[in-house]
Amino acid sequence: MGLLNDETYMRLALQMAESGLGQTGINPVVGCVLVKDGRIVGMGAHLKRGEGHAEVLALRMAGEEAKGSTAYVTLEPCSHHGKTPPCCDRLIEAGVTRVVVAATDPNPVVSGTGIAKLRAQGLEVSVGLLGDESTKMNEIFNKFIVSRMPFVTMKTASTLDGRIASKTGDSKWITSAESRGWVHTLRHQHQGILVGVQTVIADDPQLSTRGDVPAVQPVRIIADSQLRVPLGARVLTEQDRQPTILLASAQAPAERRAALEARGVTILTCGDGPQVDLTLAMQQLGEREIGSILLEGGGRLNGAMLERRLIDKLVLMFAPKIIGGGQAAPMNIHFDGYSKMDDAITLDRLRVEQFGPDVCITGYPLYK
Ligand code: AOF
Ligand code: ZN
Repeated sequence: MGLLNDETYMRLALQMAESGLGQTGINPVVGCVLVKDGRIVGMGAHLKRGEGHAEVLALRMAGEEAKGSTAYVTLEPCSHHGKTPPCCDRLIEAGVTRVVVAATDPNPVVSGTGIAKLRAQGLEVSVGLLGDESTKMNEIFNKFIVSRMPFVTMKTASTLDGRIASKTGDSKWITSAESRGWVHTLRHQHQGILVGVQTVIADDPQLSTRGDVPAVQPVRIIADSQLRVPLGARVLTEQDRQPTILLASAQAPAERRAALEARGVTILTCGDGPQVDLTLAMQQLGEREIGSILLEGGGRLNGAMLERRLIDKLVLMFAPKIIGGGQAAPMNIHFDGYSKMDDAITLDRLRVEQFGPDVCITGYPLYK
């Protein structure tokens, strides 16, 4: 704890919120700290959709001491009856007198009404302290709650010349163990992992989180227009801990569809063209309340998703290696491209980090 002021307590609330990343599904991460007469009397974080909101958990801890306290909340307290009753009412009933809110809730059923309700009951409310940090932490929720489309992060791991395998197809390993460890954290933080069927055919990946400690397993999603996935692939045979969803075209052979459904996979039909309609696919995944997806290639699926403006964030990892390989060595992002440099997709809010020897560039695409 640093200086004792509003910011200190809000930072604590933000830290608690952040620890819930990856486990709240389509719900935001939220933290709440209750302070009375210079002492912390309650703390809470929203940890699972359908279970306690941050404020309610903090109030439960504070008990009678909540009366006359200040609440530091990273997101505007809710005013609606969702899976749980409104937090606003609980704060009012408990006798909290001041509420410091980091960011307003973009959920159309809340969006300012929580703050208005608290003020109408005479509570002192201030909004915006460390608001940018709260908003950034909830980038997934903020997109999904207004668009019902999943927030898609594209992650690539390539050589400096953008190759994800050599000309003979060798790809183990391009990036370091440190980078691969970070990928497991990224998987934990998304509800689904998406790859193209060619990646499944080539690598037979598990698409699971395997860090040093257990993590949440995302749903595996395979873009497989013609249902070519091998019946012995691990994404089909190992479905005890995480289900698999296939995105297919209506054109896919009926007998393949039947054989795969018999293995317990869900097949979403996304258009009737030779290739899956990716926009329709994202809409259907959104309808199933998959609010975030980590896209892990291959290059053509990455390119197609980017061209269709379905990518919200890019995490590009580069190993300090150059492998070459002309047309035979696949690229991290492969698409027809634009003629003019002015038409290039540029990345905003760039961050550069290092994992072991590798460089990781994170950014948000600005589409023209
Ligand atoms: C809060 N505190 O800790 C969270 C909030 O279905 P429910 O009842 O879980 O409500 C989900 C909505 O409530 C979610 O979309 C968002 O607007 C808000 N989340 N609000 O006051 C919390 N998790
Ligand atoms: Zn609430």
